[in-house]
Amino acid sequence: MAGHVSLTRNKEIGIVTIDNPPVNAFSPGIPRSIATSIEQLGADPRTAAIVLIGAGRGFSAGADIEELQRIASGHQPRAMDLRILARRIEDCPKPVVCAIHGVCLGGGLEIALGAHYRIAAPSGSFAQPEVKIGLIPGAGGTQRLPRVAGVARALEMCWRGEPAGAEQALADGIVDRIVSNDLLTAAIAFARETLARGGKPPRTRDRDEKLTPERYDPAIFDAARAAARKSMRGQTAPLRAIEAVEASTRLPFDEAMALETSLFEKCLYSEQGRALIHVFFSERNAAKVPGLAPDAPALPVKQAAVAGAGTMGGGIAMTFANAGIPVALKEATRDALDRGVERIRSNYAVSVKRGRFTQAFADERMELIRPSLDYDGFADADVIVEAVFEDMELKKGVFAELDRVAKPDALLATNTSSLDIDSFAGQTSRAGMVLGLHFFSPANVMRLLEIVRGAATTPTAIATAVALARKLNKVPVVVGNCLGFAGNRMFEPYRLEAQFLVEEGAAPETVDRALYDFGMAMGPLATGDLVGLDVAWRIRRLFQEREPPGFRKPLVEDRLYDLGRYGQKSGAGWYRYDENRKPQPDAEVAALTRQLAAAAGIPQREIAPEEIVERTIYALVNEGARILGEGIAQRAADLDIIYVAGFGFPAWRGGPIWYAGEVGLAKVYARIREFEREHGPRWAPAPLLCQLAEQGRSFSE
Ligand code: 3H9
Repeated sequence: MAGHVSLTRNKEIGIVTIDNPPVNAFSPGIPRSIATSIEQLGADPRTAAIVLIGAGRGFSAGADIEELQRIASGHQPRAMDLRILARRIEDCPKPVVCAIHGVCLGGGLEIALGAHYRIAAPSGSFAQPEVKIGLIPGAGGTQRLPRVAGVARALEMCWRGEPAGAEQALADGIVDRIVSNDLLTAAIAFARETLARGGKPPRTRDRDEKLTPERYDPAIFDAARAAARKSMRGQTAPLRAIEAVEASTRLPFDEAMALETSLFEKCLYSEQGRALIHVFFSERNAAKVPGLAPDAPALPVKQAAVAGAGTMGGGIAMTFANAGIPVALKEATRDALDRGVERIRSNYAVSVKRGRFTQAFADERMELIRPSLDYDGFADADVIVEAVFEDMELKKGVFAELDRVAKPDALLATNTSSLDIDSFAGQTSRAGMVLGLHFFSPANVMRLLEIVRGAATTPTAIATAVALARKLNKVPVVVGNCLGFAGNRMFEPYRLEAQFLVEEGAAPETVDRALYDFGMAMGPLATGDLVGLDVAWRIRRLFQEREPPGFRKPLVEDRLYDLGRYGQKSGAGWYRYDENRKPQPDAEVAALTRQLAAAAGIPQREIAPEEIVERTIYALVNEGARILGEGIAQRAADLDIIYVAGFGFPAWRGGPIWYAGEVGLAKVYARIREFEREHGPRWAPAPLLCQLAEQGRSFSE
């Protein structure tokens, strides 16, 4: 059903209800209907005051982001403006009380700030989250919020985008009262109180008392800019949000609003805005599996078990515990089990120290984890995750055992990062309930969960895994079964190119720097050192077994492996590490590289950051196109989500496939052809890429 706005009455109180499921976004038509209703009630002699309320789950999640996307791409002209709506509400001659439950986000909060009073249910959640989709508040949030919450709080909320609960909103002055009885009844009573008090309804835009210089420290703006440059590196929206809030302290309301509007529009039409909106929708779409009925039965997961208490197994057990799911954790030896439990305990201790969890929360979670040396608790588990050492035979053995101990409809999952799911399914009597749940390290922190579908995996198993992922607060992406699945398979050529660039003359720190500056959380060589060059070596061998002869092979990293330079864990890899694991460029690596390159006849040259980015990122794109062509990924945007949620790719660049579209597929393709001529058959373009580029199409068409 399309959304609508309804107008009802309770005696002298007019009630305007926004009803646009699922989140009462201000889709086309909704703002105009609200404005008309408010105006109608304003002019109606029977009405003395107005309540504005949301139906369903919450008040409003703000502007309709789909509409913003259409406007930004030029497919739709501007619609009824939320800033005009906020002003019309504010100008209403009769008091308007906004009654808020659940989400009150973005434009939702801005409209609420236009009202003369706000009351909230305890469920109220208030935020200006626009920066998370590359925008800033554009309907007065940067001007009205400082007037009600004070400059410092408004600044924080506008540039960070984090939500405040009802209690916090009350303390901040955003709401006038929290009510625990029926919200509408309370709002009507509140409206009557205001009528009894009399007086003109107070307009937020006239309230300047919190803007006076004595009420805030002028240094907060520079401090916020410095913090934003660090925690939201590369992003322009947080800096623009700060600029707009700062304007509230030095410009009259209307002039500051004009500035907010112009900054909002710059964001809306920016590459970053488009990219982050793409990520917002793609993340939600990734959880939708084509061919799976929307109501495909997901089995409930009330108990879990994890086989293997190493770093991954422990992190996975924590993930279950953090979602309130009791989890049995098995190891083969007492020593390994104790070490695993100790690691979990110390991870929780760090979280408590950093203020992420309270001690009580950590204790409760710890209680949910039940360590054992046999399969205690496994028979009751609805899902079992195998997370033992990455060895085919060992894992096969574990699957055969799990099949014996697990209840018949339990989901059996492997956390392998690259091995064949079907080989494990073959060890069981329930191949349909076997799949991959590929968590990324550290499993309790990284948001991505690759769900790997085996040849026999049933829709029920997939639906259960997707529902479970959401319960675990992960971003699920369903992929097919192949070496490395989608994420690691793309990562292999990306890391190889980084190594080749070093062999051609770029220093490791130059390669890493170029990609860090591009926005990656970490450079590819430093990532190798973090994961372990021994692990990278083992994976490389698996890929090399399948390569046709004549493919260029990396030289230096194999030698580093031979020398026992495994990265951070051994104190040296591509870099040398001090006791705080701080990387230092290492002359030994430079000498070794020169020597190996000379012996192999690889000419040395200076390589510009642009080429470093092209060589590595286009390698991701090309392998991504191959994966898409083979049907391993369901849609191009899923690969973007895998890279943003699991590999530290900057969300504001939209993911590798989106980025290729922004550069222009024809240009990327031409460059890949050049690389093929210069560097050989590794760079042969993926058939799908050839096809799209030659037809002038894009991945999303
Ligand atoms: C803004 O307001 C600009 C203004 O300052 C100025 C304008 C001039 N629009 O996340 P979920 C959909 S910018 C359209 O799965 P949850 C979502 O795609 C906006 N659609 O559920 C999904 O659809 P589907 C500022 C929206 O419970 C469905 O709703 N606001 C919007 O985990 C359920 O969403 C924001 O940035 C929207 N605004 O989380 C808020 N919001 O089922 C962004 C949601 O077809 N939204 N949808 O996949 C959120 O943070 C979360 O969605 C929310 C619910 C917390 C609301």
